[in-house]
Amino acid sequence: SDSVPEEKFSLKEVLITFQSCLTDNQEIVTDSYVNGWRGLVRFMNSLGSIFSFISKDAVNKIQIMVTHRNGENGDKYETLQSMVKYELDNNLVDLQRRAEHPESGCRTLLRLHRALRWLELFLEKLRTSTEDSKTSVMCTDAYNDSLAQHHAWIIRKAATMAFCVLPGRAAFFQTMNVGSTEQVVAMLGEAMPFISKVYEITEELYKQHNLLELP
Ligand code: 1PZ
Repeated sequence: SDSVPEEKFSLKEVLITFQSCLTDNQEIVTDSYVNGWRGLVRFMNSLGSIFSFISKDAVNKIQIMVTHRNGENGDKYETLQSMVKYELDNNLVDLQRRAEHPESGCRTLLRLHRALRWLELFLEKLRTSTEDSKTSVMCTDAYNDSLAQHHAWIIRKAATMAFCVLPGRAAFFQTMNVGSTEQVVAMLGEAMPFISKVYEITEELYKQHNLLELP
């Protein structure tokens, strides 16, 4: 290929992005959340083209959120809290089935939110894994305990097949570009609380407004 090799980046920077999502009064800043996802997509693309069908959907959802932010009412989308209030107050969310508002911010972000739970579970398994642990098994277990419940059979099948070609633990840690195994484990221990916090607050927000099952 004649493409310029992408500059090396560290997963640490990506995970730390989620720290900057939180405002002082525990609101989640949409732009930072979306930037965190951009980094995750970049990381996923570095794992190989097999994962591109997964990142394509994430990219599509990131783009929907960016379009909302750049729209006429973009300021209403500044935080996830203001987005939920604005879309609900103005009947911009399809609650029963996808109809007039198939790309609401609320339903789009819910998909990323569920995927963040998968990430949280997977990274925690990686952090506590041993040399002989298999990334494909850790990834599949994390998936089955989170996202899989929301996916149709055909998607589950495709995802599970993709997991089988994940690089092994050592190679995967190298791809993270953080350093030795000990440094990866330390980095994950540092960065994961931010991801968990962002997940928790979003989950609570969606639960309060009964939005966790949006079609
Ligand atoms: C490190 C290896 C990456 C494994 C990624 C694990 C997630 C597997 C998800 C498989 C998704 C397949 C493609 C499309 C799915 C969509 O149908 C759903 C529902 O959206 P709708 O159809 O309702 O509009 N999309 C999602 O569930 C969002 C999936 C985002 C995946 C992001 C993965 C996170 C990557 C982090 C990398 C470290």
